[in-house]
Amino acid sequence: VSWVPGTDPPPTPLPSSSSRCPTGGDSALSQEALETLAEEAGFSGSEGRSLAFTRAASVLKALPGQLSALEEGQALGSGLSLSLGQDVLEDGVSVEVERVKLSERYRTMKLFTKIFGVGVRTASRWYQEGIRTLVDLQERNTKLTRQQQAGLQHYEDLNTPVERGEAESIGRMVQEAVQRFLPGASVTLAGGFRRGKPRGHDVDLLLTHPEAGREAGLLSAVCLSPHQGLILYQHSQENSFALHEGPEPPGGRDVLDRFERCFSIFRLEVQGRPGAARGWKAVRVDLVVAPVGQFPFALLGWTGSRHFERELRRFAGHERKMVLNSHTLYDTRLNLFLPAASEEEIFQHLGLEYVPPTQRNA
Ligand code: DGT
Ligand code: MG
Repeated sequence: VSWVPGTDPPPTPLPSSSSRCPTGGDSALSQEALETLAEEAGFSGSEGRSLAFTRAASVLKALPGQLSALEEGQALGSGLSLSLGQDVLEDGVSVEVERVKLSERYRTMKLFTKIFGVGVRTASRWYQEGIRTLVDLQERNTKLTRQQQAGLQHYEDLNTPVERGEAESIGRMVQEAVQRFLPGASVTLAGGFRRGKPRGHDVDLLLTHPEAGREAGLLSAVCLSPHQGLILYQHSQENSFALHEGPEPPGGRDVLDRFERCFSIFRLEVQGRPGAARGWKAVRVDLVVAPVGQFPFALLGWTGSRHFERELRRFAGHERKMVLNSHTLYDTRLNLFLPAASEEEIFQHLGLEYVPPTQRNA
């Protein structure tokens, strides 16, 4: 079975009695416009609407070439019209997107949620308290977690894209540290870089060892001991996954996994950085340790994209009655875990053709 993320289930065509398309008949609906609307819906706590816009943006990305507004509307489906609402349908999407982009709330929420450690809830609370700028945050002595303090301190660097070369340097640094502590352990670059993206917002690294159990405690070697000067911030979380607890229920908490993990900020030496007074840059690095038996699931889960993962898990649940997460694949009809030694085997269990990382950018 060949499967394209974002098209499951197939989009519902607009009722044929309606000649109106969800773009409101103005200029063509762009992926960027839909992403802005998704973001704005997320800021307002409307997860359902946010997801509808994200899905529509993804469908639009997969559509070939230039389509007429009507064809586009049909492909995007009636769910989108519902999410847009009557006002927007009448005034046009581009008017709405401009309104959103200019609104004080959207701009402030965007500024705050770009601080490492700040989510929608915190940003929204600050907005309600009348805080509008990063200077306001400091001047009012707003209570910040250690993570948010680091995020604010390195705000500019952390919002400057990480280049592939920088991600690879960090991968090598971690590899060296890991090898010293546990020879034979491996470090794999996951996330957007594994999907072939030239730059990203952070570096996602997966650590494992070919002998199960040897990987335990590996993070402390990298995060805590020898590289103190290279790590500007770190927050570790222990492994809390236990296979005997059984699978998470379908549709349950499948976003966060329970691996031993270190959220950190590395200090990366950079030479000849244009305009920079100092020779280093702060970079967000996520280190995740997976036991070898769970490694293919962790690799699949941490390669993303987020949208691809969401759709793949939904497909597994709805079409195959299986629970997929970053630890395991569980068949609820057979009541058993399906082991896999590679990502390819996971796709086989799901009855899907293998989708290579570069095609998971949906
Ligand atoms: P980027 O970093 O913005 O260039 O883009 P990505 O695709 O690397 O996104 P990122 O780093 O947020 O996440 C990489 C993948 O890892 C993404 O598909 C979702 C997954 N991921 C991120 N955080 C978590 C987490 O806490 N738990 C699980 N299971 N997966 C996560
Ligand atoms: Mg990433």
